[in-house]
Amino acid sequence: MEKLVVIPTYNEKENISAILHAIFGLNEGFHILVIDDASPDGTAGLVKDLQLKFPGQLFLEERRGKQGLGTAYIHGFKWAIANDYQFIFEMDADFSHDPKDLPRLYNACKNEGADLAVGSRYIKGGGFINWPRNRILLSKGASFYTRMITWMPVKDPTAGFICYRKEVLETINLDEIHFVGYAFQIEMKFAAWKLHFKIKEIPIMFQDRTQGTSKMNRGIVKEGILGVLKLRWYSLFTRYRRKVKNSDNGITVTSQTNKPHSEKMLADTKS
Ligand SMILES: Nc1nc2c(ncn2[C@@H]2O[C@H](COP(=O)(O)OP(=O)(O)O)[C@@H](O)[C@H]2O)c(=O)[nH]1
Ligand SMILES: [Mg+2]
Repeated sequence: MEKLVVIPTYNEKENISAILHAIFGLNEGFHILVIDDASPDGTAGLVKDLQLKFPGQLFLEERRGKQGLGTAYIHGFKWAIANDYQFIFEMDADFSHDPKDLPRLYNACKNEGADLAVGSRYIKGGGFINWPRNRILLSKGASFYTRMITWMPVKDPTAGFICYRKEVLETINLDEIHFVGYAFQIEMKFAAWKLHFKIKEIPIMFQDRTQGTSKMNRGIVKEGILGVLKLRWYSLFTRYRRKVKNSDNGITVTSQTNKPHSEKMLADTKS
């Protein structure tokens, strides 16, 4: 198993079919795992229909209700590790991230020595298309604030278009990552940096969604502001590194849904 794109969804019925077709249409061997939080608009049903068209390449995990982007990714990362994928991607369902950039992120990790490749809006060649001014300001503010407080050498710390080498996700203790929004994206990079993984930024153009609605809210911004301070505080006392490092590479999968394949892999990793 080589490449898995993890896509969290909440009410993405307008986008989901098109984004899945766009990724499979690259013909680059990407598999996709959708993590749907019981979207009332029936997003999961559309994925199930498409599983018949893409057997063995398209997977779905359904959770009981809206639990936030961060926990959806953690769930997906554990699934990816249990199923032995080597390169694991984070990507939104709404076309803000261009599927054509996936191979560039992959290449950075596979061939250019990166442990974590971040699709970045704030390096030369990167930027925005049609994103509202207030969102750009918020994003730039968050980026500046995060870098001032943490000194983390990442220009786009809230970016959510990422390729991880499996080892990064195995080394981070995923049960110690608790943030759910912007702060989740910041903490994943912060943890990888503190654990001395090599982070490389790859320029991307980020587009505003044209279909469906954003799930961004004030709680996510508040979590980001306080979350960055918390990270900095913990990391002052070196205990942060110990906290986020997996001591035994033990992996637990907490899904209630049918997952014979991952259970088999889990059994293999435990034996
Ligand atoms: N599973 C799951 N996905 C979510 C949740 N919140 C947002 N998403 C998905 O995360 C991605 C990014 O969310 P979006 O609303 O576009 O945030 P924005 O780009 O910051 O405005 C999209 O694919 C959403 O459907 C959630 O609580 N659970
Ligand atoms: Mg979006």
